[in-house]
Amino acid sequence: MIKEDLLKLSNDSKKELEGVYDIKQLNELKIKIFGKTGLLTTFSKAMRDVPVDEKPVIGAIINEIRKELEDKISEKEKYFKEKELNDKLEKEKVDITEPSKNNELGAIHPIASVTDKLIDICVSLGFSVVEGPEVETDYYNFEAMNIPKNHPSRDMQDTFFITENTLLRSQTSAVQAREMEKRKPPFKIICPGKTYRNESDSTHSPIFHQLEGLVVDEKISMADLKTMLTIIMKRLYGDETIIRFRPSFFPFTEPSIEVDVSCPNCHGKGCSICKGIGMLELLGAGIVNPKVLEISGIDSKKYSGFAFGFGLDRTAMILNSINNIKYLYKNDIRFLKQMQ
Ligand code: FA5
Repeated sequence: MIKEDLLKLSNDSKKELEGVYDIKQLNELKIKIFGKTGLLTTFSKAMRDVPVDEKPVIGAIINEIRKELEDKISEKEKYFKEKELNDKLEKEKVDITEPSKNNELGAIHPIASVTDKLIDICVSLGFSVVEGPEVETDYYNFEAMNIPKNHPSRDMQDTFFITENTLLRSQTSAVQAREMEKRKPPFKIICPGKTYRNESDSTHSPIFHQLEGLVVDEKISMADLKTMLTIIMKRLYGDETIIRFRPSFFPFTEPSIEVDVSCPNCHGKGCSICKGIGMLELLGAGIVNPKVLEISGIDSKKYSGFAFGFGLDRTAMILNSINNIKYLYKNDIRFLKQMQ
């Protein structure tokens, strides 16, 4: 009787093993057969009730069935493990011949692009690039630039003060005094960077960018300044650009000028970009006021200098026919794409 039961267990288990389709089911079947209360274990336990003379035969049958089932199970186990590995390899396969996805390329921001262009032009003309702090002292931003405390010319720049003597620099001219204190003439420097003023409309932003230029040497004259600016502007806007110098006022330069260029959109005819004037104001400049040289310890009898201050946002707007400065700060991808 026990023999038949063992044979039935062997056949049923083999059939069940054939239907197993994953490792989880296989483990469940293993427990069902070989577990503590498993089918074959139960038979092994029942051996103690088998008559002594039958014990060797029944024991041998149990061992044979155990061996056969264990072999079949480990074969299946091997098959499932290989299958799992193959499935994983197939899923993770990289087809290196497949064309790559179209990744969107970024564009250089118009302000960064114009800054780079101007730096390249100035460096090719012998200028060195310097930097200064954006959080500046009242001294370097104003006093060393011949703008004493309470002087009415401070009204020209609506400044963000942090404390009585600390502010967000309103002009890169602040770097002039820092460099003049450090250097011995002759020298030619430019300083690009962020500047801040409390103003906001279509051509003014509270954060904007300037590029300051300063040359100090013996016998520097207005002719040198005009020549230098003409070369820079023509390289930036093209040879056919018309340049106009107008008298102006800055406390740190004497005489002072403002410089206009013919509108690159209409070439002087008048359009919406230049508001019908045909020319666009671009920068302030002048011969460094001897007082400014003296404040920074430079002998104004021996040396003279010229300085200029480009508005980089304005320059970028003119080069790209942008009619509102706000577009430069919105980071709208549609706008930036047009600048490519
Ligand atoms: C100055 O800031 C002088 N430091 C320039 C200078 C340097 C003169 C060296 C002489 C010698 P002004 O305030 O005009 O000057 O500003 C220079 C340029 O900065 C302007 O022509 C304009 O293009 C730009 N600018 C000024 N304020 C703003 C603003 N709020 N937003 C955007 N651009 C501005």
